Amino acid sequence: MQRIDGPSVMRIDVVTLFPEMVETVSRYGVTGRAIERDIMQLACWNPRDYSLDTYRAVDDRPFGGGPGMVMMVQPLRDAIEAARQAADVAESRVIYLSPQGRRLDHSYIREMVEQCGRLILVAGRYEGIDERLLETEIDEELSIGDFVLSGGELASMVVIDALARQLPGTLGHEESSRQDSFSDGLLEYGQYTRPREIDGMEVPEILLSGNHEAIRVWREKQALGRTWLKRPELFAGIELTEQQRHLLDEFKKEYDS
Ligand code: 21W
Repeated sequence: MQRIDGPSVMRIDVVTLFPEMVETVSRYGVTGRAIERDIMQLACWNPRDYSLDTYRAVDDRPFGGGPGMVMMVQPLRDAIEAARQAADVAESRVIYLSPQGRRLDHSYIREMVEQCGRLILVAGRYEGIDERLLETEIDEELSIGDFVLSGGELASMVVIDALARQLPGTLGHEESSRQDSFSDGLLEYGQYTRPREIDGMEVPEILLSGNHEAIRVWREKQALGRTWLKRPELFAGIELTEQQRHLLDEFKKEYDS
């Protein structure tokens, strides 16, 4: 399939001490389907396989003392180099998953999908990697939020999942990722399914009307209203249309009354 907004297949190499953990994404849901359909290719590289140490060590004590261990240069550098050489494309963006990185958001994911058919994700363990690797091997650092994880694997899986749903052909319905929350910078409208009434709580009448245009407008208004209530700071990053401003004003009036 030819894509207008990026390469036709995305290849992701993950450098990790726990490849089995990362590879589980290929067994489930949207990521599983993307890999099965060869829309996304995933390969893992274990630094331990590249360690030249007698005991296959990949970590060592930090110079200057202090708690924990640091990932050594040699095994990690060789694993990253093996990953680089594994794909026929010369250009690959090497991203180190780190609490000190730029914060992941939807625009970051879109950017990766649009300009990069090839990605190497480096997941750290212990207290992190030797600082000299950052200078020589890493193009950028990426954080998934301001909280502390025990390693980069879950973060790499978050990135892989978010990327997979942006690749055309991955989702059952081509439209559905465009309708995702954040694709227009807003939260989503509320959803309802059967039964029509439960414990006295009714489904909003308009959703039963069959009037598709009225439903679309109502949902847009709900999306705007919920964003205003729950994540008002999101409005700083988007520009509302005339109609959206009108709908949000209506929502606020109805909310106040
Ligand atoms: C957590 C590694 C804390 C290193 C002295 C100097 C990847 C992550 C991670 C981890 C430290 C992401 C130290 C959000 C995250 C990750 C493991 C601190 C110790 N001592 N996004 N440095 N949060 N975390 N280093 O934790 O690998 S993306």
